[in-house]
Amino acid sequence: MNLPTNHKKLIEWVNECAALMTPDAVEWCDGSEAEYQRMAKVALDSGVAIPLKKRPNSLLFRSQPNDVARVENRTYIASKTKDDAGPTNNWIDPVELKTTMKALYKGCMKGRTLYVIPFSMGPIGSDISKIGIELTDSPYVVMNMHIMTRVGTKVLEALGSDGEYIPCLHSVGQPLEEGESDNGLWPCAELDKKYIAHFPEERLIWSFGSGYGGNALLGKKCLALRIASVQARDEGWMAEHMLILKITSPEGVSKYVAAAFPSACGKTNLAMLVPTIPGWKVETVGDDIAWMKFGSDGKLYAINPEAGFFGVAPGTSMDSNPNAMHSVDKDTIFTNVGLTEDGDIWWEGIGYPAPGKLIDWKGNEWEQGKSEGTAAHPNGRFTAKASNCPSIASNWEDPKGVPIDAILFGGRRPSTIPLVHEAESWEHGTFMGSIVGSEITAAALDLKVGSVRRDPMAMLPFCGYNMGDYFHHWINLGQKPGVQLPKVFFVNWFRKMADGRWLWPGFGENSRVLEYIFHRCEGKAKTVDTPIGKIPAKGEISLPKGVSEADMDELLKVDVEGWKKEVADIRANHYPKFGERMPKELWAFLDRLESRLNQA
Ligand code: GTP
Ligand code: SPV
Ligand code: MN
Repeated sequence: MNLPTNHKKLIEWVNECAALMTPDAVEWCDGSEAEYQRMAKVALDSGVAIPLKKRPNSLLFRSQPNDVARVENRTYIASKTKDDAGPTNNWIDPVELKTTMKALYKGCMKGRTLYVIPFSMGPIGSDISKIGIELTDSPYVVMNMHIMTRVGTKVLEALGSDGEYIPCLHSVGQPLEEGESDNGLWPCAELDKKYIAHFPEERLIWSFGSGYGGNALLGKKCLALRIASVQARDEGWMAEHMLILKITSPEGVSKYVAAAFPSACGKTNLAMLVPTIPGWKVETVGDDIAWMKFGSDGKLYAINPEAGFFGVAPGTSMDSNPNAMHSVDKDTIFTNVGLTEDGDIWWEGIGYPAPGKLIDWKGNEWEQGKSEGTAAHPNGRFTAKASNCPSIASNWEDPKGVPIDAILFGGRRPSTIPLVHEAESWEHGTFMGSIVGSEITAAALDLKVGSVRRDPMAMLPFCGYNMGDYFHHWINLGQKPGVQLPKVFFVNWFRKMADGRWLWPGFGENSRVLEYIFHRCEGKAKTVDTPIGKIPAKGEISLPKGVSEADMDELLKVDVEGWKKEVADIRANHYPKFGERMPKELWAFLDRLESRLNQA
């Protein structure tokens, strides 16, 4: 066979995997449009994909109910020692895990094709970019990787005959018998056979049994966060769960903001925001992941390693996020949303009532107001090209990245945490990031939606090593000589009133907070020092329609009693988990916060 590469190690690895998993055929992906259409046809012929008459070049997929999101309790960091994975990651000895998984991989691709996907995270050839090779038996994965990463022959050319790549092995874990087809059912394995495994010292990813999102599109959470965070630690840079946006003032001055919010807590929406304040402009650089390195000028430069958006569908409307709505006008893969009779998609919060009878994400007839459950799964998603997004920044693919002026942390907190407060220093900002808490969302299958958990820097499910060491890494970076550190803020769009209504309108109105942050980066807006950090002085943030002075006071007040509970929880349940690995600098910030609150 004529192979598109002469990379010996790669060819050997593909051969070894094929011998273990016994696919009917092996195909090397070239990333072409023809290949995408061929995969679409395979998915349509097996009945797993449904064409959408109303959206050019777009398909709908429905997964199995046990395969609708990341599975955190089946995700492993198999470092050599348990201590290196740390208290917040699942660990299995790597030798044992490989034995278990090899038994599962044996013969697992029978009746299917093994696709070899060469992909680049970041622009091909840039020295920040990383090459991965994903082996998969899922045409859905091939199509999604086409949109989410840069796939194809150019990547193999960049790799040459001995370049470095991250091997990413994936199977849906459902071999087919002779003559058997998926017959309209999304293939995957039972929950207790799913494994999303990382071998950080080897820079190796093995995934089995799930076809969904971050479990299966291995460039995203597995490579660009879990493995890349380990590389970043070793090489002195940052791999973070952050959006990147460009904001331009009426005077024409641009700044760049990166923001870490936990899964389904508003990154895509903030990255594509349409400001409600006149004269301001926001453009999108990335919506989920940022790789950041200090430049020779001392500034922190960020790139978005992805090429598309795997966005939460429910709640996305022309009102809340018109840029996302236009991104999915065509060339889009929809997963687990409702289907209309005339061949379009529909989901809860799309901004108009369901047009007649639908088919819900489980494949059943569904009528609004009559049927049980929702038409779309709460973690139903769209996969759309960044290049189809009207707000994409012209320099979003600049290989040197964009200079970050401010970093935001946030989460879903109905009480206590104010709309915005600011760190006094990088170390104080690191402290703020380390104590992020958020209500759990539907982005993980196995967790209880709604309860608050600590999710430091929004990286809890995505840090490939001990988070105590990760906190040290943040502190160490801030001590590099000559660096110009971004300002750090903590935001919360999710405050609720006693009756459950939002206290803050969010979405486009968040531009008022971005304007304030922009002014802070210019040393302009006035602040008040409080026990928790700097709060905007009265009048520095303009009031959106429907938000009264009294609401704003509530949004910006320091809830001393609430914060005391916060400190007590961190002291008892969060920091002690990391034992000796917890930086003493962060304990000192916690002590200082407590004594300041006691004096307030
Ligand atoms: P992941 O892709 O899982 O990382 O999610 P994300 O952080 O990109 O979250 P996304 O922007 O997709 O938002 C998730 C949900 O939160 C959607 O249903 C949004 O409608 C909702 N949301 C986003 N921003 C706001 C906001 O400012 N206020 C309110 N109330 N809801 C918001
Ligand atoms: C997240 O859960 O943070 C996501 C979705 O962005 S997934 O790609 O499935 O991880
Ligand atoms: Mn995410």
